Amino acid sequence: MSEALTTQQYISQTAAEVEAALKSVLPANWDVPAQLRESMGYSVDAGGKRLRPVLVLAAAEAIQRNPAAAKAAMPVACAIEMIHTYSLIHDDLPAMDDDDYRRGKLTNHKVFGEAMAILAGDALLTHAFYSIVQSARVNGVPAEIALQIVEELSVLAGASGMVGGQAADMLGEQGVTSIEQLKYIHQHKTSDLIVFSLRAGAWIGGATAEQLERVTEFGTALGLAFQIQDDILDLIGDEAKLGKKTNSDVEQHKVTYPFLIGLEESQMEVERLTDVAKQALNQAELEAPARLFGIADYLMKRDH
Ligand code: GRG
Repeated sequence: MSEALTTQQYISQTAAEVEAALKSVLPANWDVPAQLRESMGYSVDAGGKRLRPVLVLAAAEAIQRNPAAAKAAMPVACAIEMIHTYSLIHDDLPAMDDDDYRRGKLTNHKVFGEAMAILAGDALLTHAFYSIVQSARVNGVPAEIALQIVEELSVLAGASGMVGGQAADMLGEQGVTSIEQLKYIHQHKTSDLIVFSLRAGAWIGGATAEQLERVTEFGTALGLAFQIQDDILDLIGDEAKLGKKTNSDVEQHKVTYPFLIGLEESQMEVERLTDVAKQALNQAELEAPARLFGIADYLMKRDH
């Protein structure tokens, strides 16, 4: 992809490529119950930012300035978007956050009913692993690397990763009083999928062990900055944002960085963490890191 693109153009162009690939990973003529297919497609097509798949592809290309690596990584990029989408469908259920709207549209269970929303989430989670296997079977990713990626996704999206973070969040609900507790929740609920995305891309791009280590540090700091920025945006959310997501978090006085340390301190923390992330990326000595640096800056300044 041309280096002349701005970060924003790169993200929208890559997101469009991901959307096209998701259509072939979840084909309209797939021989599964129509309601299930529609329910899965409804949330996958609901207009997310596609940040995680973009990170997979950007990391793959950054390792050796090799667009072919990014191409090979596409099924893994689709896999992480399917995992992310399943987590949002389940998070919106009455048993969890009980939200009626996400991204300005009715939530999955409001359209398809709770049982089908649960099944759509289950199916997306399962299909993600199928898609990773296809990266080896069809796209030429070495089987050993695909195996490594399956292992890392099982950990980072599972009980010791995103699901664990969600459980800790649920159990803590009003009882979270320290930044350390909050950091634990954010690390697992949010950063783990971001770390996974970067590491998976880096594996496919052929990163060294040292580079993987630095990329992990980059993702951990970036993920935390992303979550704090999300909380800041929620707090200062304009009308459009309130239409996109319910304001139940604000109504419930959810414990967040801005709640614990204030808005200004939180904004400074986003900047500090972005610097930490960029330092780690610098140390990774990647062949073509410009896109990843650009994404880090873009996320810090994002307004949605
Ligand atoms: C239900 C197992 C399970 C996990 C749920 C993702 C999640 C964990 C909960 C959703 C609520 C939340 C604020 C999670 C933190 C991660 C986060 C900021 C998600 C939103 O990601 P974006 O902004 O979403 O990338 P889009 O809509 O752009 O895809």
